[in-house]
Amino acid sequence: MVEEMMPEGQSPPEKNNGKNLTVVVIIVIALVGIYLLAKNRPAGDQVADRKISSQTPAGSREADEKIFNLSAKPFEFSLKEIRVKQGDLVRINLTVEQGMHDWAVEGFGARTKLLKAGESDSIVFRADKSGTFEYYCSVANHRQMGMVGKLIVE
Ligand SMILES: [Cu+2]
Repeated sequence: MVEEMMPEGQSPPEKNNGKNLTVVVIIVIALVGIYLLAKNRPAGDQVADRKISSQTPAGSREADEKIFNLSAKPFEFSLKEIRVKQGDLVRINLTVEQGMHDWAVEGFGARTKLLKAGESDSIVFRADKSGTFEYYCSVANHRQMGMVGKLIVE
């Protein structure tokens, strides 16, 4: 009697473990799938993305945020000109490819951290006055070396 009971008592947990493992595997596969889908989402201009996603309530701050992705290397920024509308919230995502750089703009007191190769920083400021303002790298003589660009606020 006892010997017969033992195997029956043991087998259900084993079957359960098998089922649990299957469930876990399915969940993992599903998660990986979701991750890959999200990753493969058309990379590209996030500026356009933001505009399209203005399903966000009108007047919300996100709706008028203009995003610019810049990379820096000796002695230039990947963007020479940034054009926005007066009142826009401007987001600067700076990544340094080579050397040590930052990004600063005259007139708005906006400046990223000083970054080394491989590092990035993101800052936001409101372009609350119109005009043309120079942005530049404030490291050593980089600005004089031509590490500059134009912020045009219309
Ligand atoms: Cu620099």
